[in-house]
Amino acid sequence: MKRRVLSGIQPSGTPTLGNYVGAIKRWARDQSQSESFFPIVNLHAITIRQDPAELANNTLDTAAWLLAVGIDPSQSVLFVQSQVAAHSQLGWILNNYATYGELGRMTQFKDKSQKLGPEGQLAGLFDYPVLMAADVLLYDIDEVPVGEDQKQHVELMRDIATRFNNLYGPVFKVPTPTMEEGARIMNLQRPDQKMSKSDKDDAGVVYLSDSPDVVRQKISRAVTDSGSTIEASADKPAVTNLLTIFAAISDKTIAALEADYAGKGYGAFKSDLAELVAVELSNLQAKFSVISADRDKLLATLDDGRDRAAAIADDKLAQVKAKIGLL
Ligand code: AQP
Repeated sequence: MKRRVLSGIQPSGTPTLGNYVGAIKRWARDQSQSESFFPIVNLHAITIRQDPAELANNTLDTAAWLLAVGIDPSQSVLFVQSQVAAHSQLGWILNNYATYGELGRMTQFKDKSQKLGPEGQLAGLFDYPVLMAADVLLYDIDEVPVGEDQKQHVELMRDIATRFNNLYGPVFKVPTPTMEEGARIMNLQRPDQKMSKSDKDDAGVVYLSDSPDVVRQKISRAVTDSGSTIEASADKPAVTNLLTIFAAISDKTIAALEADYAGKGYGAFKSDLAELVAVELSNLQAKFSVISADRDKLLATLDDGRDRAAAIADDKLAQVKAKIGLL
């Protein structure tokens, strides 16, 4: 039997070059090696206030971007999290198997709540890792590929699953976190910060919908480091980031690119990178336009994904309810 893998994406904006290079491109490449589940996690997105119309649009657009990149709905289960009610239901149940202390130790909550201030410190934001545990435990997932910032959440879901199994007998598969292979792509203006889709209209974020002109502008204005050599190193975070993007899209190694651009200035390097990204995104945008123009087909694809996900999730939820005495 193929291993089950789950990777979610929040519809919190237009996906970025970071989401593409660091996640979606690999999801599409690897989907045939495992049984893959790709929820569009809109219930997670509302832990930060969203505009309702934008959230609905972004949810469908995110599905269309995933399909444009090559997620194959006949092979993988692509669905919208809120359409499978078992996620919310198991999330509530699991709240009773995680403690306030455990959730309080989650560094992502501490970071986000510090940034958002008291108004933004919603109970849902605090509880986010428990819903994430439900997302995964519903499907007997073997592997959850995560970046460093989510590893703690997978450790927590393992603890929740083990605690539940110890109390009631084996119900949940305990998932293994695997490190996402791709490097983090950083903001082109602030290379100490991750490129994020929820940073709207940001000159340092390349969105998948950016036109070739906008891509050229953003890359030509990307900050660089002192000195003019094009090499990846800890004291050159900006150039390292550009090299990482270049390597991921061109399928060349960073070492090969460093050799190609030895003795050449930032100008030639940036303009080659801009062309490469502009062409890559134009190709994706052409596919995205066709997919999103046929809204009925897109909705039917998501309905099918919902049904396939719910068939598994409802069964797991029924087992959980029976174990704990919920009618
Ligand atoms: N900058 C990035 N570089 C590499 N990978 C990235 N991912 C996100 N940003 C980068 C990966 O994309 C997948 C989907 O991410 P997500 O939507 O679940 O949440 P996120 O990590 O919080 O992504 P964003 O774009 O930063 O969203 P917002 O702005 O809403 O917080 C994940 O596999 C993630 O690792």
